[in-house]
Amino acid sequence: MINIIGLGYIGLPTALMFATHGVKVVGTDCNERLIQQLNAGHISFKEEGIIDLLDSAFKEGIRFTTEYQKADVYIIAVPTPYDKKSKKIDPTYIIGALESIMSICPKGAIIVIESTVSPGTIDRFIRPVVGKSRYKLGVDIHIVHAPERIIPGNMVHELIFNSRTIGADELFVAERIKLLYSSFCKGEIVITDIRTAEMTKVVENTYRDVNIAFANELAKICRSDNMDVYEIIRIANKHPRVSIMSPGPGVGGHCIPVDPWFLVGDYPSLVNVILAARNVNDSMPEFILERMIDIMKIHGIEDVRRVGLYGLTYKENVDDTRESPTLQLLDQMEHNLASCIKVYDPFVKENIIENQYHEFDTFIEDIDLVVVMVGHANIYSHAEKLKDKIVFDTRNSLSDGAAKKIYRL
Ligand code: SAJ
Repeated sequence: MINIIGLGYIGLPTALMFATHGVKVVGTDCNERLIQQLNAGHISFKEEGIIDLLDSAFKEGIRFTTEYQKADVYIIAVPTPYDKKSKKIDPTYIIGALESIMSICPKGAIIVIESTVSPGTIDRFIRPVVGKSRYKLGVDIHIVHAPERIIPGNMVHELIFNSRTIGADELFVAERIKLLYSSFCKGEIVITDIRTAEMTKVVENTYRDVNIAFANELAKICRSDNMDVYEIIRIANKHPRVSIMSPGPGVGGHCIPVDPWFLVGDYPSLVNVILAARNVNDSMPEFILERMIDIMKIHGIEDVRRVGLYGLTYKENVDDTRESPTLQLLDQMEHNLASCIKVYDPFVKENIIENQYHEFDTFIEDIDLVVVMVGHANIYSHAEKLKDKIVFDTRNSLSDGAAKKIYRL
């Protein structure tokens, strides 16, 4: 039996996947409301295929509870925020979960940490917790780091087909966990040591951050000299060894704008490119704001109330707003005492900011300029209503002619 701790974006799909592939699973989360919701068959976030998976998992006997269970294997998938000032990881949630596990787990249990951690976290914070317990690490209790790799919007597919990393101290433990994940994972499962697994995960997200920053810097260079960054990237990417990502209004989500800071926090005297990339990506919402003001000037739009932001989530076709570029942009505007801009996102049903609209038609009424912050597929169903608008498309999602006038990055 496995007990999965933390039933959020990663823990829940993983639990459902195990349960529907012949593994007995209990999911545990400290949030009582979440457990009630899950037991009533509701999932608090949108993800393709996840509701069907929940139905099937119930049929296979999955249980959700706030209580930790006696199990052979524990999988920890709790959040790992970072301290905004020191830029270092805050391991409080993992430590809390581990302490609860240690108070109940049987001898021989394997504890798998899926949450992203900075290199060295397991040595510094996790091993000592086991060390303080009645059990001996490596003899009675085993630790594994198996960082998740799935992308919101395509989680179910990626759980099955992505390659995975298993970091462990002992080979037989790694092999056991590999076998467990192979119940549903068809990708290659690579075995390594714990530190390498920690570092690899952070490196993957940092690589993406640096690549996006390169694209964003190119966008700024091209803008300054009136060149088309998208055309340049499109052509450059035809080179067999070049693969530049897309520029955009900034980098959001819980991972890519966070993980590079772990390296900055731990190796302050060694980071150059990584830190510069972070700063470039963080500067994008301000760049968008400046461009927006320029476009308003060109068209004689004086009142910011005649401008609307389309998209509030951190990327297209998900309902997750964590660290989203739109929220970063609104923050910038507040500093400049310019709130009251209209905002609409088809995926965000709750009111999380002022002036948030829930109907595209009322959003688009009385505005002259639409700033596309997220390229949700939903925008195409409103194509006709953009015809007489000025659009600043920061995601390059609309074609020429889709609006009266289209500006790009
Ligand atoms: N973005 C761009 N340009 C691009 C691609 C993305 O500006 O070309 C922006 C997005 O709009 C978004 C941000 O970057 O604001 C991050 O989005 P993402 O789709 O690149 O990544 P996440 O945060 O949804 O998921 C990442 C993934 N990591 C990698 O691709 C290396 C995922 O596999 C990880 O599991 C996840 O982080 C995580 O949890 O670590």
